[in-house]
Amino acid sequence: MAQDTGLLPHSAHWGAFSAGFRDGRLVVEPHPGDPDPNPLLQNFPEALRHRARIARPMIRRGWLERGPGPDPRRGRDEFVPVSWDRALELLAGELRRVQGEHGPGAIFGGSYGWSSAGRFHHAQSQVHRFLNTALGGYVRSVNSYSAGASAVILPHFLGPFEAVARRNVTWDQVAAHSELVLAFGGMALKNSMVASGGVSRHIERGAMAAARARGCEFLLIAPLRDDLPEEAGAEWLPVVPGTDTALMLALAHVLVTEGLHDRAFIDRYCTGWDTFEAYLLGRADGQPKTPDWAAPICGLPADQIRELARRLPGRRVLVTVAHSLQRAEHGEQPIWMACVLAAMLGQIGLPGGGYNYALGALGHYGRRQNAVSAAALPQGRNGVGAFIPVARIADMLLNPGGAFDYNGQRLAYPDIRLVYWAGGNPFHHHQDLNRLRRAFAAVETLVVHEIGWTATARHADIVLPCTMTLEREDIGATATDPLMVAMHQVAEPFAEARDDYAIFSALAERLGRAAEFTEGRSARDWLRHLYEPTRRGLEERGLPAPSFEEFWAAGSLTLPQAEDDGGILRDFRTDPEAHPLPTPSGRIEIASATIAGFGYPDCPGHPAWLPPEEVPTGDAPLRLVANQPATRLHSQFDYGGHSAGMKRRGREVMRINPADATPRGIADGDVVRLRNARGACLATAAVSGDVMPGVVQLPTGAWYDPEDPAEDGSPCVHGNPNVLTRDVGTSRLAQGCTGQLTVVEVERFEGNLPPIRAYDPPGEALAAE
Ligand SMILES: Nc1nc2c(c(=O)[nH]1)N[C@H]1C(S)=C(S)[C@@H](COP(=O)(O)OP(=O)(O)OC[C@H]3O[C@@H](n4cnc5c(=O)[nH]c(N)nc54)[C@H](O)[C@@H]3O)O[C@H]1N2
Ligand SMILES: Nc1nc2c(c(=O)[nH]1)N[C@H]1C(S)=C(S)[C@@H](COP(=O)(O)OP(=O)(O)OC[C@H]3O[C@@H](n4cnc5c(=O)[nH]c(N)nc54)[C@H](O)[C@@H]3O)O[C@H]1N2
Ligand SMILES: [Mo]
Repeated sequence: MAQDTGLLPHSAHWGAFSAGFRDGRLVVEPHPGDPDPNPLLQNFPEALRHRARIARPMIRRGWLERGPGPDPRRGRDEFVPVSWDRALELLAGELRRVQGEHGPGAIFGGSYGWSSAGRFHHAQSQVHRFLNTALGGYVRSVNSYSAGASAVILPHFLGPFEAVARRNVTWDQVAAHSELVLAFGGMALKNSMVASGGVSRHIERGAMAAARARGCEFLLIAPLRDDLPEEAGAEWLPVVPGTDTALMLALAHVLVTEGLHDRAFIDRYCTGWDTFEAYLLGRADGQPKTPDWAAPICGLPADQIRELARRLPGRRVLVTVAHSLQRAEHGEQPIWMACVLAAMLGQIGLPGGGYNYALGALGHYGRRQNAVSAAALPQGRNGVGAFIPVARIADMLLNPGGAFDYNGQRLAYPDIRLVYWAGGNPFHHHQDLNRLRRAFAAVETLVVHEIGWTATARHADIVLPCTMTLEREDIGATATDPLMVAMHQVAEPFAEARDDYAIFSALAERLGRAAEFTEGRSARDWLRHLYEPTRRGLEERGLPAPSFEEFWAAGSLTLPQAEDDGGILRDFRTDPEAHPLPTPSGRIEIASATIAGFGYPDCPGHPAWLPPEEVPTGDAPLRLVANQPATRLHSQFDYGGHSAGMKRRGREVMRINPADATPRGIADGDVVRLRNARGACLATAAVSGDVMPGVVQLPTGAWYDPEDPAEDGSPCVHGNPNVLTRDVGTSRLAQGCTGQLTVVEVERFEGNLPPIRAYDPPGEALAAE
């Protein structure tokens, strides 16, 4: 297929597009209907045949020679290339051994990660289905790195994550109705450029521009000026990261003491106000949460907080909170408190008003739902009950049998022997990577399916090369975008790479479970099978319902969408007796008896300001914001043209305010070293007034590249901030990821610059056989 082709339809988390070869080069063109196409699509051409691709099955030498077992050489060892037959035979034998000796409860198959966008070749669905059908199950992980704290706390006080984050205020409502948007953490366009499953239209920029043209004001409460786009014309209130709860409490205090809060709304729709008010006004703890109290915590002057509070009542105000606020110590609190603030303003459930969690964090939020859905690959039944909150992986591997708290339960970490990963990169997503290395050293076997030599693949014992999305056909669909895409195969598989489905089918065959896993279907048969419910749904509505062959030939299908009805919050507002919220009281819980009953000191029964354990110190005086990268999705195609082109001196860019750069002798373009008690990394400094003083920003996603892989705690020379972040949960309630924030010192790097080796395939040993 390297010869010239026409452009074929395809889709990615970066949007719908078409791709093909012109003059032997891969060309990627965004969907013609997309008003604001995503530059991340341009990571594809370089990525397709990059040297970082994995060419054939590989086994870690130590594992091959000495067999399974804990081994500190993971991540340092050479690899031995083997044939597919040999790799599959060894892996099937090892799966049989672990399952036979310890049961499926010794296999961790959480396999967290974003993988790629198609409905069928979705790696997590594939690995889960395989472990369920062929081995009887696996230990799973619950919740996400995205919304670890909010997924647990939202249902306690308001409703399910899906209903609150995804079926709430839409961008159309913002454009038409909002008068003031109070955006905690902002709604950066770089983030909404990404949508799980891919969207055909990126609408956020246009919606903010339309709202502003109508007179809507945007207030940006965030450490970075570009957390809202220029089109929003926002006023920037730089808040000290991790302190929003204190600021929100002070706003609430002004509203109450000046009689500006909506008592009627609170009485009719909420519960727990008195408990909260006693805390707010200081009757409960002797500390009124006044603007003067909050100012030194959050870094905004008390007068500005008072003035801000007085601007809020009497208009259509929308309070939004980014995911990022809860990816931090006590991350549950700002999520809850923002809803209390919105309740006090009485706008919840009105078009363009109230509370929306994570609007703008991803492109598939804030949109109408499709009226006809697309199917997902069935995963089968998991015979293992044990689970972990997703970000507790290193704790689990380092403390088998150890106890932990989670959402009112006291649970124990399972004893894991084998870890199976497909479609995720823990060396991207997890915190304290030096600790993660020790955790992975403790398992008996680590299996990874990957496109490229990520650090996770380098730490594995068995590495199986898989195709990337352009090398196979699939169906692209998102529940909130009408375009269903017939994703055609654009390129031949790289070297010996195989589809995850083909790999699992062959393994299932060796384990005598082929029929259970494949149900006798080829990949194309599965696409036809997964398409059928959509076709039937259209037919039932009396709409044109093309056959699979017609859909495939047309390249896409436009699905009907439901009305923009405001979801459960609108219904609740309209008639709270007929449509109670799915909380214990049926109302908005300003205080929660359930949470209070858990007795967690780090998550009390109402929103509260809990000072973080980690604060700037003499050794680490700056706060680091380790946020989502603008130039790629997480670590995916870090070596792609767009991502690599935005690096400087080959390294990830760290932004620093001139007030912090000057005293450190750091000039724009200097290579710097960020360090704290957990580790160190290099990055290239960009000196910029768009980041507030006292804060530096280094996005995630540069591939982990230890200077000396054989040395414990060796610095990452490429700029992966997760060598610096802390591996602790948000609280006992949710145990969510806290990777967004940490504290560091930054200094100019002197000396010889170490080379970047992150994309070079690891050393190969001669085949042992
Ligand atoms: N410090 C800090 N850390 C964070 C965050 C933060 O804010 N700060 N954010 C967190 C968040 S919100 C998230 S969601 C996570 C994201 O963490 P991940 O989802 O783990 O990151 P990705 O880089 O998307 O990893 C996906 C991997 O799947 C591979 N892949 C793609 N397609 C396929 C396929 O078809 N088959 C197989 N087998 N593999 C495939 C890609 O090559 C890539 O390595 O990171 C978290 N980590
Ligand atoms: N381009 C791109 N887009 C993405 C992703 C990607 O990797 N690349 N990842 C996607 C995924 S999986 C997710 S979950 C979402 C994540 O959505 P978010 O977690 O919301 O995204 P971030 O960019 O990490 O954070 C948004 C902004 O919050 C600000 N912030 C950080 N801490 C605080 C704080 O304590 N208070 C306040 N007020 N602001 C703070 C930072 O300045 C940061 O730029 O993004 C999605 N979109
Ligand atoms: Mo995420």
